[in-house]
Amino acid sequence: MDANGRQRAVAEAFAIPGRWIASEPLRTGWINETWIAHFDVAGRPRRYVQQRINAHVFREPWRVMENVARVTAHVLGVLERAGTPERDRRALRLVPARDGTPCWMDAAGEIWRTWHYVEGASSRDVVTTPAEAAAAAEAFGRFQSQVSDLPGPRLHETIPHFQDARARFEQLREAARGDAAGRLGDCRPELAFAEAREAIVDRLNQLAAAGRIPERVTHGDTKINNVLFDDATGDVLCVIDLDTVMPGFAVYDFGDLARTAATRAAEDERDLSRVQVETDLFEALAAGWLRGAGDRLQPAERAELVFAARLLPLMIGMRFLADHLAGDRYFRCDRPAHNLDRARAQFALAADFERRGGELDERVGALGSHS
Ligand code: GN1
Ligand code: MG
Repeated sequence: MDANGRQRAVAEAFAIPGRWIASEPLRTGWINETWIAHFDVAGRPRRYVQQRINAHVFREPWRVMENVARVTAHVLGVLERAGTPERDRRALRLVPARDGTPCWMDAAGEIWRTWHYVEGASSRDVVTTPAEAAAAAEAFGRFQSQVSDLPGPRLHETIPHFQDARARFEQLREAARGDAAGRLGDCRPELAFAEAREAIVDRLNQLAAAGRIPERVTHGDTKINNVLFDDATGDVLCVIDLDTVMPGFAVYDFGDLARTAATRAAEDERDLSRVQVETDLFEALAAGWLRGAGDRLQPAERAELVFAARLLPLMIGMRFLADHLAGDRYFRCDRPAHNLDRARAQFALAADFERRGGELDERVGALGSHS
């Protein structure tokens, strides 16, 4: 079947009223394949987002969808109870398959799911102003607060040890030992950078084991481009990309956001002199995130914000470097040595967070307890 035929079958497998017109690929994200499906619904054009879940990354896509369906339904319920206007733009909504399940398996065994398209909205890869950073952070903080009372059993850990810095450290060591792509010679300084920081990878696990910080429902992928801004007003509408909602630590979500929004450099910036933490952006992120999370957050979690901002670029840099060593099997790459560039930029950022830690801690401390 050609690509068009395949996408038609995918489009028609979901409970979308109306007639399918065409689907076009959307090149976004490093993991899943995303398409925009155009429909004619009673004479009006409608769009839907269709995604093939990467089964190499998510070994049990059904469980991903169980998490995602529970969390989206819960968030929608929170908005309904609060009487929030424009709810269809302020929460993601799944379109079920024709059999009523949240996803559908095609003839090749691939798993697909469909979202309502949020019209008149877009995401950005880098922030431009502190106000924008604060708004995005507040949305992720609010998400934390919305899911903090998710009823029912613990969410599935759809990628084991996904946000576990110790496990990521060991994964990197393993990749270096295997040197599957014969690239170790090119990245000794980067490997040494990570190894020199082994002492910090256990910190949050230890705090949790000691009962000092709680396990929570986390978003798991709080990159700045996982926020939708309203094109007309510039307001934040909602956070997207819920594949990695999983049990974790709240401050991971903050750290991952700071990794992508406390700097104006891209995640894969090659000019490392540009990879710098900008204090005004960081402060805006901390204030916004704390405001969004509200009083759900405990002082011990708050005390780890700056540490998390230091840890996350290190952790994700280790994942990029491990993938470079393994031969680019996980993250989609757009150029040779793309993963190495990403790792270098993330390590440069981790180093800057390290240098600036004291100053940033003071900033967070000065925010007061109800910023
Ligand atoms: C991946 O595909 P995307 O861009 O949403 C990755 C995140 C990384 C991110 C780095 C499931 O997210 O964990 O932080 O790339 N997602 C998964 O850009 O591994
Ligand atoms: Mg993602």
